Amino acid sequence: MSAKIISGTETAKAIKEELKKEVAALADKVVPGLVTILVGEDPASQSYVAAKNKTAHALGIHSEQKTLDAETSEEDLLALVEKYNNDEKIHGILVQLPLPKHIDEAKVLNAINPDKDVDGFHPVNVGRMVLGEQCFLPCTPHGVLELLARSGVETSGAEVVVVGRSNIVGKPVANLMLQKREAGNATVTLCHTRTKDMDFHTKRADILIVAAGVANMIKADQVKEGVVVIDVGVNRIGVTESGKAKLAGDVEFESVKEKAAAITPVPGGVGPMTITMLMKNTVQSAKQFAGLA
Ligand code: L34
Repeated sequence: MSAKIISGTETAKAIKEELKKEVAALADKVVPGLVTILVGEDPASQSYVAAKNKTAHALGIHSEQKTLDAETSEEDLLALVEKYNNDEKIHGILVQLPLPKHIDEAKVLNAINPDKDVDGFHPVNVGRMVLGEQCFLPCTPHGVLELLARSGVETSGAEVVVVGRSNIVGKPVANLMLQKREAGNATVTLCHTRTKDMDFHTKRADILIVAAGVANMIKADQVKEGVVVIDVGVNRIGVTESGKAKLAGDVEFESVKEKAAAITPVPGGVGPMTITMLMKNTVQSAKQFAGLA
């Protein structure tokens, strides 16, 4: 058996078509506005931020890209965030992570107006998410849920195993999937670096979500026949002949796809969904500011 490939690129395309229509229909009332702030020159971050701005532009969303050098002080970054908190054209503020070591990440995320926090990283939005209240959902977990829902994967009652406990992916995706919601109602196990017997857990997963940041960490002998695999990892493992980054997921795709019922590829899996959910949140924010939601 070879797995069905769950294409994030295709699913994202469908959602972007919907958003494009929505943005066009809003045009005489509000133009959604996004600002991305990148500190430093990390090549992966540069590529993600560029993709976010390009996608925004394609959907008719106003987008501004702010790039600050790696030595920028925390104070200057906070001042910039404050400027955009007060900018009426901007409905979404994204500070790309990770930030340089000398900047306190939590302090910066706290400074973003929760109503413009389209990443869903502000403690107010995290709290609302955990309580199941209306909020901006974090983009990667939201993308994973949309991918499952739109691929017709039944999550209710499923054994979901998440590998990785980051604030950006592991913790929120585990939390969302246990909630009474679409793509939720699962029985969730969250594994991490101190998990005693990782294989015991991964082998009983109906749905395995891997966000560990370790290239090709999950092999075929660690999953059961018929599992649905969502690979969140985007690891740069070299350079292709054309000079582009060579990417690998956290799952050994070639072997695991022979056992799985369905699997997401890297690239073209969760990554494009992350970007698309950011657009969805930005449109949502604009509607809220315009009193239309
Ligand atoms: N503030 N920081 C903030 N918000 C985020 O939501 C992110 N993240 C993560 C890193 N830091 C962040 C992203 O945007 C990871 N991430 C992200 C976004 C997009 C892609 C990967 C990670 C993506 O589009 N990946 C492509 C490959 C792109 C490439 O060539 O590098 C894919 O098909 O997987």
